[in-house]
Amino acid sequence: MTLRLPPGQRAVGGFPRFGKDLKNPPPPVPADPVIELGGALTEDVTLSVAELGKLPRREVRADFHCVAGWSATGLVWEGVAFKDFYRVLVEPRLRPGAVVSHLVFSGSDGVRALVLLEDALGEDVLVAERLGGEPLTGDHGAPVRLVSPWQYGYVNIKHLCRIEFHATAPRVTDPWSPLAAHPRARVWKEERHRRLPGRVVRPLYRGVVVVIRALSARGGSARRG
Ligand SMILES: Nc1nc2c(c(=O)[nH]1)N[C@H]1C(S)=C(S)[C@@H](COP(=O)(O)O)O[C@H]1N2
Ligand SMILES: [Mo]
Repeated sequence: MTLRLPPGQRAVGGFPRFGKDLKNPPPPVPADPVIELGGALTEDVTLSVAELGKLPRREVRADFHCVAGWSATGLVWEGVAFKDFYRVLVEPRLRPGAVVSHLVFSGSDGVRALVLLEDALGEDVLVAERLGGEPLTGDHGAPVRLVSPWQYGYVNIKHLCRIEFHATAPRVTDPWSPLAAHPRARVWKEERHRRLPGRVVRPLYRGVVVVIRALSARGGSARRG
């Protein structure tokens, strides 16, 4: 447990399921889940999630911060370092001369996040398969998710099924784009919004939580957010 939270965050008990579509159950997990790799590669690649087993295991203990203002503390994730994933599974497949700067992570529910390569290669960034010593549940991103604890939740794509590698910033429409989510999303810098200071948009994001909660309650599966 950390004693201090980033600016504008409040601790919640436990770890709520959150996301753009809480009305519906999480997407089903295929029998042999894959992660597609595309973009600046010599060819598109379909990687079996089982292949992650060839990489060194990593455990990361971290707090989790949603841009809407709640934080879950003391989570223990297990998986592979994205840094190792990139060096071993991606770099050898890049087109000669390709200089990757931006990545797009997609979940099988259609939610996507644009991430800078330099942020994705950070120390604690994982492609995670386990949380708290158990395989990920559907609520938290089964079969695998991105975990980037120094960035807001919206970067931490659940049900990861595709990663694209780009040399320039692609246009990505994500459910948070009307809110102009910050492309770096670093929690300790409170990078919630593209242009406005984070503290100014805190109430706006709190409002988003209220709306999402209300909508998901109407859908019959009220959950905390
Ligand atoms: N595929 C997918 N990933 C997602 C989301 C989503 O809706 N779909 N929501 C994001 C947001 S806004 C947050 S705060 C976290 C919530 O993660 P949790 O449900 O495990 O708490 O997932 C992020 N990753
Ligand atoms: Mo979030």
